[in-house]
Amino acid sequence: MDGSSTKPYGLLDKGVVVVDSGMIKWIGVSAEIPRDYEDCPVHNFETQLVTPALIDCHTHVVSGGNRAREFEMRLIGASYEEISRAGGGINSTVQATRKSSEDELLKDALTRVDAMIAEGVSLIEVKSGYGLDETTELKILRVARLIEQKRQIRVKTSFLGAHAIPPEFKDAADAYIDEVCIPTLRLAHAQGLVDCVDAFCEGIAFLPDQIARVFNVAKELGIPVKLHAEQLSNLGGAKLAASYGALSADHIEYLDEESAVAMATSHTSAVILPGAFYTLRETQAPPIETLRKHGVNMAVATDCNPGSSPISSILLSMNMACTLFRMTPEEALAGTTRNAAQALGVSDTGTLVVGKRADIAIWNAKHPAELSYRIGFNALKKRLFGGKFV
Ligand code: DI6
Ligand code: FE
Repeated sequence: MDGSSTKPYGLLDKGVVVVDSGMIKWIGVSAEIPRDYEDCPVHNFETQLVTPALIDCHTHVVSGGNRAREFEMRLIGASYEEISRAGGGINSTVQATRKSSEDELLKDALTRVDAMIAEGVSLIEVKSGYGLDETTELKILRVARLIEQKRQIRVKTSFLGAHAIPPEFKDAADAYIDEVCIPTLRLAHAQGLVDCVDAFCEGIAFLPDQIARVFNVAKELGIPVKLHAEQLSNLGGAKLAASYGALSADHIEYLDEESAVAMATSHTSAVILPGAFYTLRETQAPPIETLRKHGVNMAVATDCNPGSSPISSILLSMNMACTLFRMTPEEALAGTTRNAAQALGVSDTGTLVVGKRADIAIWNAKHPAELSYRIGFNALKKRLFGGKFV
């Protein structure tokens, strides 16, 4: 697939990618390969599909424990919001994460990261947000950075201090924001641990004016923002995010058209998370047609987390985006490559274009629609990470 081709998927028949020093040096059809490259070592994948390596632009892979018990509770009738209000939900993962050592968190996170890598993922975003105190938020972000040293994958971190109100600040969300969340953000930034600032805008989490206080600090520090918005209700989170020029608004099942226009205007991407919708058995799908109509950049991600989306498969997420939300397989693939890079504010990967990193996936497939079409099948044959087979 060639990022500059105008065909569906940018597909190129009999394509050749020339890779040198970790970068894409040339891309085109074999008949037109320039003389200079004729003697390069050749890997022939015959008729197999070659795409940019995949990108998972919304994950919470660093977390302690698991919530299989809550899965059981939901199956006998408890709702996600009821469990959360009763002290379970995000806060039960917070307790487990606070108790876990850095080594334990890393070991656990790598099991999920390995599943992602196995499906051709070469760049992930990783959020904090299961610490909700200074020590643990910093611990999570350090673990997120360590992932890059332990595996052939790149990581972008998001500080998600405004994810939930911790038990010690029950009914004191404002105090939590001012006394813990914002000072921790400043500290984490000073330690070079923060690439982006995220928050959860919802009745069970934080309100727009509380999030605005966090975003104001992000702006002062020159850090881009993004937001979990309009997942379970519409509190105007996407509009707030757009007003800060956010990289993305994520979930957005309850997004209205005016907010979609605001997102288009501020070039805020929509990150579509079908794993959470599926797990919580939500019924309101994100307004894909409205997003299309206004030209909002759409990405697709796993939202890999122990509560609402215990899924580490980007390929299954693509399938769900198509089957549950009627996205096209072409949109799903763009959503985990080019558009996911844009949602992360990363410009050196996500397309097969000269000058980009050679992060490439080679598939046991002939047509790109196959990646979204199969369920529970990993078609990855090989992966190039920074120009090297891994
Ligand atoms: N929305 C989500 O889907 C996750 N966080 C968020 O703000 C849920 C996290 C969890 O349930 O542990
Ligand atoms: Fe999330």
